[in-house]
Formats: sequence, structure tokens, C-alpha cells
Amino acid sequence: MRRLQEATVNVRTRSSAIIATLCLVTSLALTSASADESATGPRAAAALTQVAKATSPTAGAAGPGDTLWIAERAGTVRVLDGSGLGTPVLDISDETTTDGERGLLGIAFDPTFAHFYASFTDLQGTTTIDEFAVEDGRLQPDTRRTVLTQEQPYANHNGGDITFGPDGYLYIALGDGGSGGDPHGNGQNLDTLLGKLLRIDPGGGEPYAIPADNPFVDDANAKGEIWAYGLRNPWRFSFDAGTGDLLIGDVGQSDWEEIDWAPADSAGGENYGWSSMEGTHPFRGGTEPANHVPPVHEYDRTGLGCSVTGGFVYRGDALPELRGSYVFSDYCDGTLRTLRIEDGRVTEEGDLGVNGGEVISFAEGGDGELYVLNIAGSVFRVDPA
Ligand SMILES: [Ca+2]
Repeated sequence: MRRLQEATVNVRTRSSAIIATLCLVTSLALTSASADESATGPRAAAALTQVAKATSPTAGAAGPGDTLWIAERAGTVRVLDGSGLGTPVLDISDETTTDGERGLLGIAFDPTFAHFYASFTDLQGTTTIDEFAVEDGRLQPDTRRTVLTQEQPYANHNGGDITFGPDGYLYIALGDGGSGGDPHGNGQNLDTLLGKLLRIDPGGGEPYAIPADNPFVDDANAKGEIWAYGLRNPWRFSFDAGTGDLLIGDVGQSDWEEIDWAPADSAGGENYGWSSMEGTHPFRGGTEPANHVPPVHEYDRTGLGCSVTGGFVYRGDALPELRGSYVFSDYCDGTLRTLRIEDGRVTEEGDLGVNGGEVISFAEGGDGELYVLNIAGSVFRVDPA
């Protein structure tokens, strides 16, 4: 019943009759394939195959030659290929610590695998984004340079995820600086990079250029690097490889975990609400900003977890019925959960019927297949059941 209602919604909200028909067919196909499951049950049964065992993996990125590069929190990067997980190709363990929520927190390649980026907190806790040239699939240590730094007033809420968008620019997620409750009001303050999603062009200047179409470049009271704001700890975010839509998992303070969404054609400038809002709820007497973009999905902590781990919209081949669904989890729960999002609204919730343990991160392989990282060390691939 619920899926039939969705199909109706799709028809009403899509401007193109052709797209509406495709959605309808898709919905009906899913209904047929899972007719024995409840509307909120698993939409695609999956299995988790452990493909590697790392040491406290925090991030992964598809690399050149069908490799998956894995960042380990203490400061090493190792490459997973057909022969397994290799010895470290980068070791900055003497430049970072794992105090609080610190460490090597994010890695990314540019779209042509010409440069590799590492996002970590340094010995003072300062967020640091460093760049290395890549030649023949290898990092060139003598090309290392620092692209961006941001001091962090506390050891938690560093954000730290980095990835290139479909526009070819580097996006950097930074938390609100830490402590609790955003004591410095960074989330709503456009004069700091903390509590923001940034968008920069690392190849356009030294140390980087700010794209001319960033939303606040003409605002003297705002940092030009800011793409979106009002974030608390956007620990993991991603772009849908199929549509270019942006999805952010923003960890809540004490009550509400949230997923934020923006369409591929967004001009940026979204205010995701923190710390006036926690999810859709005013935070500590806060007033909802007029331009608040509420989460596309939120959940409380009464059973589904305590710290959202943002994932990816699945675009692989192994689980055709999962294509187009956003897969995410929670560090404290571990269930792989799914959202089907149409026109910025969740039309279906489900899960994959598997648990990844303390899920700290996801990675998308070059072939679109999905990997799950848990802090205990497992690197899982999501396979058909
Ligand atoms: Ca929010």
C-alpha cells in the first residue's frame, strides 16, 4: 500500500511524464520483488564480505587502477587491490594524534587521480588538508604541500571528510569546533570556517582559489570558502554519482541525528540550522532561521543509534534493486539503513538486514560498489545475500 502511494506521489511531483512513468515502473518492480516484506522492511537483502582488515580505518577513496585507498586513523594510508591490503603508502603518524576525535579523518583523489589529499588534525589539533601529486599510481612525497588549515578550539567535532564534487571542486566538511552545544556559535557565524561545508579549487591558486560562484564571495562579512553552513559535525558526506545530489550525515548533540540533502543544481548557501536547530527541533530555546533547510531525514536515540554515519547513494551493479538508494548507518547501532529520496523527500525507509558493527565510514569503489568500514578494523564490501 505504501509503495502504491509513493508511486502516486511520484506521478504528481514530477514535471516530466516520462520520468514519472519510469518511477512508477520502478516502484512497481520493487513491490513485486519484495512483496513478502513489510513496507519498512529490507528492500534489498545484502551480505557483508570482509575484504580486508585494517587498523582503525576512518575513510576510503577509489584510487587509480581499480584500487581502494584506506585511511587509518593513526595516520597511515594503505591500498587495497586484488592482492589485498598493502603496506602503508603514506605514514604521517608522527604528525597527528588520536586524542578525542582526532586523527587522519579523510582522503580524496581529484577526478583524474593526478592529486591525492589527506585531511587530518595536526599535533595541535588543527585541521590540515595536504596535497600530494600522484604519478603512476604512487604518491610523490616531495610534492607535498598544505592547502588549507583551520584551528580547532576543542578535540571533538572536527568533521574532516573531503571529496571532489561533480563540479571538480574540493569540498571539505568542518565541525563546529567542538565541546558541546556550539559554545562559540560557529554554526550560524559566516565569519568562521567551523560548522561549514567548504568548496575550494586547490589547483586554481596558491594555496587554493575560491570559486567565483561560491555563495558568499561578495559578502564582506562571510568567508568565501563557505558552500553551506549550520552544521554541527558533518562527519561523512557524499555526492550521488548518478545525480550529483549532495548528502550529509550531521551528528546530533543529544537527541536528533540527521541526514541533509541538496540537489545537484543547488547554488549553495544552504543553512542547515545548527545550533539554532537540532534536526527539525529548536535547540536550547533557539529560533528556527527563516532560511533553515531542514534535514531530509532525522531519527532520535531511542533505539536506532547515537551518531549518524553518512554513506552513499548506491550506484553499483551487484545489487540492482538497491540502485538509487542512500545507504547509511550509525556508529552505535551498525544496521545498514536505506532511504529512497525523490525530489528532496524521503519516500521509503528500509534496511539491508545486516549490521556492520561500529560503522565509522563508507567508501564507494571505482566500480560503484559500496564498502563499509568499522572502527574495529573490518573493511566490508556490500554483496548480494
Ligand atoms: Ca541541521
